[in-house]
Amino acid sequence: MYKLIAVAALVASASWGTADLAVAAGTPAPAGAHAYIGYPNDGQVVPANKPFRVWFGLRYMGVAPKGVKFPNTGHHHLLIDTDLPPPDQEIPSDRNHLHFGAGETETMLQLPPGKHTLQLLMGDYMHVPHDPPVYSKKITVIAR
Ligand SMILES: [Cu+2]
Repeated sequence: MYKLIAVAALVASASWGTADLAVAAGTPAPAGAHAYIGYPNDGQVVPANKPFRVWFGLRYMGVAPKGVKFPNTGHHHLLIDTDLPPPDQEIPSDRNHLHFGAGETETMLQLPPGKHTLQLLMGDYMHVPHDPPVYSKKITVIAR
């Protein structure tokens, strides 16, 4: 049912977007929108198996909870030890793709020892990346 709603909305959004239905446009991202991880820093050592704070930064775009359709907004997703998912699909929800659907702009994260990557990706009210996608640089942290 959820998938059917997503398809219906994509078709609806395409009707006011480009005329080419084969390329259904996602929720448009505002010009200059930009996500970044405010903390930790790239290459930083973080405590292993102990919660540490991760700050989500966002410029020229707002945060809205999931399910709230409002222009120029979205919610944060933290990608852990993974690459960016397909830009035209709902962002997966698993231990490598954390959703912050309440509009959170920070979290406490706990990682096992070793090297890990962190990256932010914005998703629209239906957890689909914007067009163009708004994501941060992928950083590496060392948990020890
Ligand atoms: Cu989401």
